[in-house]
Amino acid sequence: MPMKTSLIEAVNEQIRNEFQSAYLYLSMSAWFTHKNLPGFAHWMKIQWEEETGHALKLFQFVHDRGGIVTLMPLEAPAIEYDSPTALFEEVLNHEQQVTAEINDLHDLAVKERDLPLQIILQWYITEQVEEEAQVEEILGKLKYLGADGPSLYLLDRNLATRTVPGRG
Ligand code: OFO
Repeated sequence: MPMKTSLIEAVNEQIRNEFQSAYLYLSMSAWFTHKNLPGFAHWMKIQWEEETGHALKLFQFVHDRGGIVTLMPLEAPAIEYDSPTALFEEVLNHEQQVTAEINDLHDLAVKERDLPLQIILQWYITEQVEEEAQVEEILGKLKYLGADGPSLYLLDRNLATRTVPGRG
C-alpha cells in the first residue's frame, strides 16, 4: 500500500537527517586525521559509512512504497573541536537527537497506522540503542582513562580495529 504524502515527507526528512549525520562524521574523521589520530579517524569514517547505509535503507523503502525521494540540502558540519572528549560529547548529543527524530517518526507511523513504516523503524530504534551505547563507552574511556598521552594513543589503536558489520 502506498504511503501517505505526509509520511513520505517525514521519511524524506529522516533521509536528510541520516545524510547529515554521515556528513558530520566525515567532517569529524577529517579533524582526527588532522590531529594525527588515525584510529579515531577510521572509526568516524566507518560511522560515516553506517549513516550513509541508514539513509539508503530509507531511500529504498520510499521507492518500494511507491513514493518519490526528495533529497534536501545539508548543513555544513563544524570543522573545529576543542578536544576528542568535546567532539564525542557532540556525537552523543547528536545521536540522542537522532533517537528523538526516529521516535517522533515512529509515533507518526503509529498515528497514521502505517505498519510497514513502523516495522522498518524498529530496526532504527534498536540501532540507536547500540549507537548511543558505543558512543557513551568511548566517551567514558576518554573521561576516566584520560584524554592525553598513553591513554589516547591506546584508545586510538583500539578504535583502528573497528570493522563494518557484515564485512569483517
Ligand atoms: Fe547514528 O543514526 Fe542513523 O539512524
